[in-house]
Amino acid sequence: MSAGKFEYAPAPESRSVVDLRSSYGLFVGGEFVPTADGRMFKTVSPATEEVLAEVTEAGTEDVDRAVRAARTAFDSVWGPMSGRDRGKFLFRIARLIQERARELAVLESLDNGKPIRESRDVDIPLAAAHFFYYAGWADKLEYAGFGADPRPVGVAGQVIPWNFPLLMLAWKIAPALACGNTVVLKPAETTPLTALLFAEICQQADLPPGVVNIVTGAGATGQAIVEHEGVDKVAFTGSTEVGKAIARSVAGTHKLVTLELGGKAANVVFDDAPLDQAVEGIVNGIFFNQGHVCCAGSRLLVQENVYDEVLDRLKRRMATLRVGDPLDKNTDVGAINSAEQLRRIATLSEVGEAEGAERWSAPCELPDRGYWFAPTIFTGVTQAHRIAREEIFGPVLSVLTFRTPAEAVEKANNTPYGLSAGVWTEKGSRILWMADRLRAGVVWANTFNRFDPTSPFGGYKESGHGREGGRHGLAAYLRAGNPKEAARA
Ligand code: TAP
Repeated sequence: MSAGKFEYAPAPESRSVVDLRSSYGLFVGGEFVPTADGRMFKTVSPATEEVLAEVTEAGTEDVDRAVRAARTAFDSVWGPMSGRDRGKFLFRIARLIQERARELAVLESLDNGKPIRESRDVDIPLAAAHFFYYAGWADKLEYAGFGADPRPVGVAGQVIPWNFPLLMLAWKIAPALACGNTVVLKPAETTPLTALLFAEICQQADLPPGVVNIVTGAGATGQAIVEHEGVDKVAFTGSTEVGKAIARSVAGTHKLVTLELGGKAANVVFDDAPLDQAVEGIVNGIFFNQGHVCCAGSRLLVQENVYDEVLDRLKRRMATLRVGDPLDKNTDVGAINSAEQLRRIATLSEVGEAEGAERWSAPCELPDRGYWFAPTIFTGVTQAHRIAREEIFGPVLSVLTFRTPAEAVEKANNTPYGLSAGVWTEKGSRILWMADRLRAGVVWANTFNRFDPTSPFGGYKESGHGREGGRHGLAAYLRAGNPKEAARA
């Protein structure tokens, strides 16, 4: 046994459950079709750099074809269909995700680099749960508080990032379909494979052709969707920079838009917190999914009188994290999603050192091939440091201190973002006092990174606008039948 770390025999999940094709077309009008005007690109496993498959880079003509297929399906089948019947399709999709959960989990870990424990226990079950949850709403929309006769918006153009590929797809597609819209969705360039497997699930569920269209590609494909005249609603999850460009491009058009953007969440630990639990929460807050989490607790605020103790326990806990093969069931921290993201994490970490913060990384051996970054913390961080202000989107934690609750609130809110926050304390009254003052869409108390389809999620300030999840998540996909009632909802 090495220092603090038990030795386990490798426990790799088998890849044989996944049937990878060598190349994938676009999913348009219920079929996989070749590109009309695009090219092909490769998707790799970030853990090994192995090429997994060739995927189509959709051009503007392909996007146009997908939007037209979505429009036809909306006008002829999906829009007119009763909510009860739409719900049946969503329940069917949810059950198929459950039936094919192992296949989806392995494919997600291969393409994204995240540990199989997370894709198996978090991403895929939550994706199924979103379809189950919104299936239940499909025939109850008139009771959702958006007017007596809420109508679908039409064709939704949806663009998602690479950090939770299937889960972000579910956040987008499940409420859109439940409300009677049809969709054209673009997964991220580096993680297209589970969206393409989802397309097969749509076929298996006998979903009418054109209700769901999946077009793969890079930023230009996303832009073509956003700018297409036939799109009625744009739903985007990704960086604040691209979100701002999208807001500019849809301004003055008929399109509705929701934006789920970046974050720099504070995780606030008071001196009366149960410290072992808080340390678990800190680790989960920043090292879950390699820190590729928009709501990651990337700024730790520790009350000064417990700072030494928290740091000591945190380092000891970090030394036990297992970094490596995403398909090994013992792995805690997997691969960084791409060479580009690894460069960004490394660059910002160098900036942290250059600005005078002290860097400490968990002792671990990183594999030779692939993209890897050891779990890292920076101490001696001030609010002016770039690593305290900018989203690193990796396994890097900036540690700051505070003395009073008021100072904790001021520091926590001192950010252009406002997606999430965490509070660790024994006192219920303090949790409520903090939650009232923290400018964040979600405030977790004595826990972190908890997600549930019934709970709305979204940002303040530059973290975006609109909510996904829960009853609130329906609002983005409905036009009110009665505007006065909608305003009251
Ligand atoms: P982005 O670079 O913004 O990419 C997001 C998606 O937009 C990708 O599919 C991307 O395609 C596409 N895209 C790029 N340029 C575009 C353009 N000009 N027009 C339309 N689409 C375009 O973000 P990312 O690096 O993949 O994801 C990380 C960011 O997402 C972080 O900032 C994170 O905080 C945020 N995020 C937020 C949330 C929520 S719920 N708020 C959840 C997850 C992630 P390519 O893949 O080809 O670049």
